[in-house]
Amino acid sequence: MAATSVFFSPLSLLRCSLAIRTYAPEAFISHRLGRNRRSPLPSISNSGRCLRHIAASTTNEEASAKAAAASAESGAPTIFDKIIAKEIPSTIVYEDDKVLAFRDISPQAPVHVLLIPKLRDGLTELGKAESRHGEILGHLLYVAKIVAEKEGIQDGFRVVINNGQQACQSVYHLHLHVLGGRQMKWPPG
Ligand code: DGP
Repeated sequence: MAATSVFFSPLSLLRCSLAIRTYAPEAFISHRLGRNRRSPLPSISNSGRCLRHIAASTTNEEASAKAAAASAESGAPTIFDKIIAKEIPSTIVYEDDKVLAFRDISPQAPVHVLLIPKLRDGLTELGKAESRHGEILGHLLYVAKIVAEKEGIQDGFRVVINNGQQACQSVYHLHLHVLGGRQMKWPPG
C-alpha cells in the first residue's frame, strides 16, 4: 500500500525520502539536491527529480556500505586514522587522550559531530565490543554529552551508531554521530 502511494503523490515522495534517511530528512534532501540545508523542501514540480536523486543516493550509500563491509575484517587503517594523526584536516570540536570529536564532512543536521576512540583496539564496529571495551564505550557516551553542551544542543540531540552493512556503516572505526540543531523525526530510516 505504502509503496503504491509513494509513486502517486508528491507528499508521498517526501514520505519516501523520509523513510530512506529519516534521522536527517531536510538536510538529506537538500544536501542531495545541492541546496543549502535550511532551504525549503522540493516543490511539486521537482518531485520526479527529487525521487531520482534520492534513489541514486540511496543506492550510493548502500554500495559504499557494501564496499566498506567487504574490507572491514582486514584491519586496514581507515580515513579516521588519518584524521587522528592530523594527516588530513578536520574541524575538531573536542579532544582528550582517548577520544576525538570532529564535524562530519557530510552533515545531516546543523550540528553533526563524529566521536571516535583514538585507539580502535578491534572496535571496527559496535558489534565487535568486548567487556574490556566498557570503559571507552562509556567515555564516548559521556563525551557525546559534553559535545552536545559545547554545541548548545543539550536540550535535544541524537546519538547514532550505524553498525554493519545493513545499517549503512561506511567507515570501520567505531564512531558515534551526535546530531542536533533541528527537530528530529522518528522513526529513523
Ligand atoms: P557511517 O555511515 O555511520 O559509517 O558514517 C561515516 C561518516 O564519516 C559519514 O557520515 C561521513 C563521515 N566521513 C567520511 N569521511 C570523512 C572525512 O574524511 N572527514 C570527515 N570529517 N568526515 C568523514
